[in-house]
Amino acid sequence: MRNLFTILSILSLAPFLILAQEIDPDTNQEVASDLDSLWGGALADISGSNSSTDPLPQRWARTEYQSFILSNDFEITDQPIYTINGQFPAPVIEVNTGDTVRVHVRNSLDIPQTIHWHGISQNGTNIMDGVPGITQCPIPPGSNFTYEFPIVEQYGTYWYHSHFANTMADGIAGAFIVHNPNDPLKRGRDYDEERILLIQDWMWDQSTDIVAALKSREGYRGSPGAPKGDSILINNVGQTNCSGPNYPQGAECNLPKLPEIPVIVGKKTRIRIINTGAHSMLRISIDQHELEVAEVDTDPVLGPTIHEIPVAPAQRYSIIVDANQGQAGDKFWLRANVAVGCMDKVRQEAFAVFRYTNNNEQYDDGDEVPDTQAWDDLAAFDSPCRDLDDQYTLTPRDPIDAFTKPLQTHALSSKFGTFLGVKGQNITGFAFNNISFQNQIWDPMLPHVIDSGNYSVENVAQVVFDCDGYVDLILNNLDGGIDHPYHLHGNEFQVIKRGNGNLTVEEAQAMDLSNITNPLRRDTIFIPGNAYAILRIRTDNPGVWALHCHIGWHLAVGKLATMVVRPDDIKSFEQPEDWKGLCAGQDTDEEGPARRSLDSPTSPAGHLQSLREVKNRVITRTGPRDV
Ligand SMILES: [Cu+2]
Repeated sequence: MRNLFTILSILSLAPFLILAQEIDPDTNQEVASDLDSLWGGALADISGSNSSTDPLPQRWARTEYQSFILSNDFEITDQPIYTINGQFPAPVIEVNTGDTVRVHVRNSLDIPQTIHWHGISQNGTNIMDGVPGITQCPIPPGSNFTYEFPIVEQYGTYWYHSHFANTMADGIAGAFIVHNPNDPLKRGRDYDEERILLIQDWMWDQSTDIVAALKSREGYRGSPGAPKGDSILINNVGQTNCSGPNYPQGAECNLPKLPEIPVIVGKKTRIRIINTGAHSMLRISIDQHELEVAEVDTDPVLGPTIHEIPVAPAQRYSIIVDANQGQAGDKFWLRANVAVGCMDKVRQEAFAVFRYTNNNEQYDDGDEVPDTQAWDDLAAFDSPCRDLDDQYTLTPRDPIDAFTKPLQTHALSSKFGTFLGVKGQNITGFAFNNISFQNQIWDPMLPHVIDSGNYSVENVAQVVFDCDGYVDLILNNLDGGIDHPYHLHGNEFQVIKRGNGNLTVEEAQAMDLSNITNPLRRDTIFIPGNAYAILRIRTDNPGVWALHCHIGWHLAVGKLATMVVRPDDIKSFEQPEDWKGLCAGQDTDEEGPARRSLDSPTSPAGHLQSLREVKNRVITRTGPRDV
């Protein structure tokens, strides 16, 4: 018998639409919006149908227009979440290689915001990378900014999210898919259909309050440590145990409709998994179905066929699943389990219905849920907490041997502790090379480098590669018991070596790291506590690139460094007026969001309580449910 859970609706499954403006508001030109006939096929619905079986059309370069309105939609959801165009999940961006993406953002929130395009190289468009305090001033409340950048050569599974503090954890995150006929993964040969699976941990409190609490003397829920999620969401629908310790006082429970992942019986489906969460590595499995690993972040691979796949925050994997276990109408549990072999030592599981259909038709089974059993070899508390490539061979289908030989080597070593701030104050949080990032959001680093070539700012750690060729970057995770997913902006890297302990530049340079055949490439790497990795990078993308932990709570308390590539070439970057104008009239000393000193007398506890009361209003009891 499975445990008896009571399920709490976070949000009902909202209709999900791809947004494509028919008219570009700048030019009044009509814009291609026939997403079903895109180059490579469209997803049409985050979990639903894609009925197009037409031959792929010829390539044409175009501009994909989106209009994002960021808002705090109490009137739609009655919950203090942030939405884009009122949608949760946020809109899918789906384009072709060679397209130019233009997104008009109107910030209707009461806090500044930016949007980052995770995995997009932004080669030549560093100013569009969306990192406040590094590549831009954020968009002030009530203001607009238009992001515009071409997709050059890249394709695969990307995503976008807020980069302001950890407000991506409040809902500003969505899928970003790029098609290309040169993708070695061929629809019609390797798979028939595509789906997107967004997975994430989710907090009942708003991120700005959690971050403020983490920076206060009291901590959040009595701890300076990042919280594990209150719930796990699959395509933005979650379940939680209403009798759990953090369940809001006095709240009632109701039954959400479980998220469904419809697939076509007898066909193979490519599921693009994106972990948009703030803390936990999640392990995805589907009862009775094997998962063929086919893409890592954005790189198609020949990978293992396994029973469950670990996905750290910000990582993406494509798995190919064959619906060959029954007939239309059959249903199986799709499970998202917190990786209890990692630092979250409490079991947490979320469910979706993996549904066989003839042609994506809807089923209504009332309260009847799948009766399938989990694979009996799913990970346990003593299972290794490792990236998939740390356990299996993943071979890029587009082979590139290790770039050789590295002209420069630098190291970034990160740890939790108390560090000296730019104003001589003590700050507690995470640091790279003993500098905890103090985000002077209205005084970003990039304009300084463009104006003067000067990159030696004091509020953020930096490594500088001023050569044209290949380089090695050592990442040391000095935290004994804390695992971190590290993301490098603007650059895919080759995973050259992993190991336990830590490594100096001299030790790395003494190693024989040439002649490595076709190493894995990715943009987000999970490094366990007291371990290191060596990343090899081609310095063909001048810019100021963030490197940070993608546990959003760690990022928000200082865990960000910069990699400056070819500063002399950065000096020729243009600085458009609308981009510079975001900084106008602001206090360049202001740190955002405000960091409270350790002896701050202000407790956020009262505010947290009021937020929970808002959330309680939408919850009604309809009884327990056996899953
Ligand atoms: Cu971290």
